[in-house]
Amino acid sequence: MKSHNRKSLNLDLYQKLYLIRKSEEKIVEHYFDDEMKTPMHMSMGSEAVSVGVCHALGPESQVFGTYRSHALYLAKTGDTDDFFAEMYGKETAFLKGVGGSMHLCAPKDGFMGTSAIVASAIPVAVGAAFADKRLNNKKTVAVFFGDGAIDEGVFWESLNAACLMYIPMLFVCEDNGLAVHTPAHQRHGYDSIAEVVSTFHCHVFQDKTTDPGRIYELSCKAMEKSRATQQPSFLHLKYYRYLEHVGVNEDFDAGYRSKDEFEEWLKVDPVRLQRTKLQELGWDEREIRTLEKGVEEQIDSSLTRAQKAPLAENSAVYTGVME
Ligand SMILES: Cc1ncc(C[n+]2csc(CCOP(=O)(O)OP(=O)(O)O)c2C)c(N)n1
Ligand SMILES: [Mg+2]
Repeated sequence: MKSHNRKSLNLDLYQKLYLIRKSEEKIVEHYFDDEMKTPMHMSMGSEAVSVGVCHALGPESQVFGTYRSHALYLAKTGDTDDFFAEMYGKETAFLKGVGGSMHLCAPKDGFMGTSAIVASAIPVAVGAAFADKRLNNKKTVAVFFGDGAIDEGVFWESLNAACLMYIPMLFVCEDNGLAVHTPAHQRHGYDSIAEVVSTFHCHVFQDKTTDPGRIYELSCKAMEKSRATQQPSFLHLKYYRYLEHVGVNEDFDAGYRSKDEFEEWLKVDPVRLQRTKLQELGWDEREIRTLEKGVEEQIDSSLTRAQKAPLAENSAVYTGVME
């Protein structure tokens, strides 16, 4: 890659990482005002996965996610107006605040939807990818899910169907090693997810990195392989969840994990590492601060608009519901 391209790619990746981290920091700052009535499953720690994969996917792609999808939404759409309006339950949001943090949705940007039922978006994503294949519209579908989704039969059925039907989509497992508070070794009768998945007719890629550039390159390779063979790819990517399972607090006193482990991962915090990389690539401090200030202004403006916007009418909960 030419060094100019590398410089601008890394700036774009940093812009998204910073957008996600600062948006979530605003949520933490305001959550106890008790105006955001939605439960929060925070992405903090996982930003590099969403940013790296979405950058490879590009704007025409379609993604599906889980109740923990702040990072995915912001990486895919770059929007903060709808995002904060949805958090505040306001009628200006795409779903009029009925969805909240767990059901973000922006189909116009290819962010097809998320669900709070573990693994439930996976078969829907396979269906969407099958439709795209039939339409030959060159869209790529990626479905993001946690390691807990691997414990659900529907994950294996969906993977099996995608292999049999030659569907060139991405399965992205964001593995934080936990389903709520239960570690993988208490849930899995096997050692390696990637090893079991690699017995299927698909391409398996794995990494334990907080570098979005590395995840971007891995995702590009996965997409190339999938397009060339019409087989799905499975990306197994490790990360560390910084905050509690649900809520905006740290929970190192809960007894199921240690702060030492967190401190190890903090040394490779994706946002800080990427900022350092920009400096190494020759971006000067003034240019980086200009980008950061632009992001901060975008977030502040969206937050203020969301706070001032009217709440949706109660009847909003009955619209768009299948009877
Ligand atoms: C089908 C189903 N079973 C159980 C639950 C309860 N539940 C909510 S989150 C969760 C853990 C999921 O872990 P993982 O998929 O790894 O996601 P993470 O929270 O780690 O991002 C469970 C079991 C649920 N929402 N849906
Ligand atoms: Mg998990």
